[in-house]
This record gives sequence, C-alpha cells and structure tokens, in this order.
Amino acid sequence: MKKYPVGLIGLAVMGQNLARNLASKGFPVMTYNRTTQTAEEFIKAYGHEGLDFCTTLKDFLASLERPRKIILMVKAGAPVDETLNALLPFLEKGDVLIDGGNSNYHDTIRRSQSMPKGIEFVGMGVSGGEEGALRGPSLMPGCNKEAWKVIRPLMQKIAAKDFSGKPCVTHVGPDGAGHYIKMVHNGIEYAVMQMMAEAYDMLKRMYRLPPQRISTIFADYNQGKLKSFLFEIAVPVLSRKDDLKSGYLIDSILDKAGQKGTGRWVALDALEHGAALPTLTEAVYARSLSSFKKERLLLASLYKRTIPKPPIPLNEFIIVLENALYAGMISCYAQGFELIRITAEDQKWKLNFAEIARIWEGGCIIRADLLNFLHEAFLIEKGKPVHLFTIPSIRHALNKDIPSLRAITSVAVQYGVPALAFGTALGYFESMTSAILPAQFIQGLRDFFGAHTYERIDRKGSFHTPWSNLNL
Ligand code: NBP
Repeated sequence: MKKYPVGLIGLAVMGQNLARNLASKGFPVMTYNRTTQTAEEFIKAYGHEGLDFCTTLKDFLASLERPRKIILMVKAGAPVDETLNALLPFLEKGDVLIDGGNSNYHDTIRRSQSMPKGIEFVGMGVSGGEEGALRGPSLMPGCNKEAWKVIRPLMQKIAAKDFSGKPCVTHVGPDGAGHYIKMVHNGIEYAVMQMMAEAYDMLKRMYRLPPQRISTIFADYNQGKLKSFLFEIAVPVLSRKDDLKSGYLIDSILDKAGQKGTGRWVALDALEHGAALPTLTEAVYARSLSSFKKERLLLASLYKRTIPKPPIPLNEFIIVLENALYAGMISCYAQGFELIRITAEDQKWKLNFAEIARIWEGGCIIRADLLNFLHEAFLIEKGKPVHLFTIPSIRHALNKDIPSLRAITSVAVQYGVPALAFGTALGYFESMTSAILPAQFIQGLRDFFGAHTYERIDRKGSFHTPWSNLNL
C-alpha cells in the first residue's frame, strides 16, 4: 500500500487548500474528513493533484509514513479535542500532530502538556485566508525543537516567501507561542483595517468623494510606503460596481462588521496581562459599535450633523492622511509587539522579534512593505524584544509622520468623524513618550477616598496622606 508523507484532517476551505498546496510542492497528502461526502467530492475534483482520502481514521493512520505528520484543520475548540482523542490511542512514538486552526493559545498549551510521552504536538498559526493556504501562507509553529525538525522541510516548502525569498515560517517558540503570535497578528489586522476604514470615512464624509475616487487614492497609497495586501484589496472592494443595481457595491453593503473572536481574545489577553493595547482593543469596540445599526439610525436622526467645508485642499489632505496612516500603523505594531513581549516574559518564551516581523512579510493578511521595515529595525536589535519606538529608524519615521497623525486626528474630531483607531494610535504614542503622566493625580484621588497609598518620586516607600484633615 502506498504510504503518504503527510496526512490532513478537516476538509473545509482551509484544509482543502493547504492539502493542495502540500501536494503541489511534492508532498502527496492522505486526507480524512468527518463527513465523508465532503472528502469524496474533494478527491473527485482534485485527486489527480496527488491527494486521496480514507473513510476511517484507522485506514488514514495506516496510510502514513512513520513518524506520522498529521495536520488538523478542523474548527477550533471542542472539534480539535475530539479529533485528538480519536487519534491518540493509535499514535506511536515520534508521531507529530499539527493543529493548524485558530486555536486559543491556552488550549494549545494544555494540549501540548497533556500529550502522551513521545507524541509531539505543534500549535501552528496559519495566516493568509483560503488564497494563502493554497498559494503560500505565513506559518507560525509553536513546538519543541524535535517536532520542528520533523515538520520543517514540509513547512518551508509550502510557506509564502519573504522579501529576500526565504520561507515565511520560523520556529516561533514552544507550545502556545505560535498560536499566540497568530492571535496578535489578527489583532493588528483588526487595528489596521479599522484605521483604513476611518481614512475612507474621512474622504467620504469630509470631501464627499465617491468610492471610485477613494479607490484611486488607495491605489496610489499602495504604490508608496503603505504598500500592502490590505491596500491592494481595498481598490477592488471600493471600485466594484453593484451587480444588482446601479452604483457601487460598497454603498449597498450593510455597515455592520462581523468578527469571529480572535480580536476579542487579544483584547482580553491584553487586559489580563496588564498590557496597553488601545488601538487593537478599540478596533474590536468599533466592530461592536457598528453592530448597533438600529440604535445608530435612531440617534443619527436626533443629532443632526452639518459637515463644514474641508479644511485643506484634497491633494494636500491625501498626503497628510498617508503619513498619518503610516505613523498610526507603526503605533499598532508597537502595541502588538509590546503585548507579545509581556506575555513571552510571563510564559518564559524566548522569541525573536525580527523573525516574527519577517514571517509576516509574505503570505499573511497584514503583509506589507512596513513589515520589511520592522524586520530590519528589529534586526539591528538582534531580534531582542525592545520597544519599537526606541529603534532609531522607527524614531526617524515617527518624528516625521506623527505631526500628520496629530493633524488627522484633530480634523476628525473637529468634523465629527469617528476616528477611534487614529485617536488611540496617537494616544498610545503620546502616552508612551510622556515622561510624566497625570497618573500622579489619580494616585492622589485614590489615596484620598480609599487610602490606597502612593509612591513618591523623591524617596522610597509607600505613603498615605490624611487628606481630609487638611484645610479643604
Ligand atoms: P471551519 O473552521 O469551518 O471547520 C470546518 C471543518 O471542521 C470541517 O472539516 C468539519 O468537518 C470539521 N469539524 C467540525 Br465543524 N467539527 C468537527 C468534529 N467534532 N470532529 C471532526 N471534525 C470536525 O473550517 P475552515 O474555515 O477551513 O478553518 C479551519 C481552521 O483554520 C479553523 O480553526 C479556522 O479558524 C482556521 N483558519 C481559517 C481561516 C479562514 O480564512 N477561513 C484562516 C486562518 C485560519 P465536517 O465537514 O464533517 O463538518
């Protein structure tokens, strides 16, 4: 019986495309899916590419070369545990299980720790959507060194390429590190998309530009320092004509943003770790705000706005907006990497920030020229988890573009255009670069009403003042 170098379980869109990607790179794949009909249809369509399927897990396992390499692309959560439980009794020493779904990193740590001795478990973040899975995703595996050695040849072949042609995959760290990095990637994706949406909104509301004109502005941005996958796809999203009536499709799409949960995980994780993640969190809130359509319609009728004449000519505004987006995005990345640093310390993961930025250069949704810039910036620091704002090249970029971020945020406020992402990206920068914050005032108030005590800047110790005894 022919033996397969790799097996894949879960044939929804991601699993199918990842299997086809593997086969196209010289790794024939044996597949299995809970619902056999899906596997049958898949193999009918693509079996000739080097793919096959089994109807039972027993046959599936028997068809794989030892040590077995099995990729799970099933729905995150209970389906992963159910699939693992079904597989584990039949696995042998050295077999490697790779969970390529969007699992919560806490689950991945639990699963890694509960693996029977000799069975390797990899929690692998996969980014790039269905197209990326097929043509080359960014891969973020978390596992021990032995498992990485086994899966490396496969993963390096199927991953996207970075700016210098190297595969967008690296051994991120142990157990949950890969899924953690993927989760933060998704949080950054939320923040960047929200900022882009706010830029679109300002051009639409303040300059009354039609979608087609905004798409040409975004197309120009995509030729410069904002060059990225998200700006690339913004162009067809804005310029597509509606098939069902006259006008642009974007104007007929209901303005309620969906979410599958990874953004919320990042926000919750930041709160749990005491990390400051205002823009990524605000992007989650912005999606929630959008969901209150009925309430927004009512309130919009109660608070009428008149939009005044734009503050500066459009051609000038476009340049300021581009710079503001750039500075704002750097702020988003700084927040994301800070969260990673704090968690890595907590989990005792040794992570290489230059490598993380590098594997996001290609394949994933946030791929962008900016990632190459961040990769090089972190390389100067030898991949150490330093704050992005401290790196000279970043400092230079921010000194140049923060005034634009201030200008755009201020114009949004004056014109009544909600700009949660711009505002928080700026707020993060202003706070982190302030030697003194008004937290001293908060400490005073806390000590007044709750005797919570405070520290002083000029001597050690914990102090309490009987405030109400003073002359009030
Ligand atoms: P889904 O997340 O929709 O999962 C569907 C697959 O899970 C099907 O193969 C289904 O089998 C299987 N499954 C379910 Br549901 N419950 C099961 C169970 N109890 N036991 C065994 N199999 C079960 O598929 P997807 O969108 O291809 O995503 C796969 C993973 O990749 C997810 O974790 C997702 O979050 C992640 N991801 C998705 C994207 C994306 O763009 N879609 C991007 C990156 C990562 P069935 O056919 O029998 O129902």
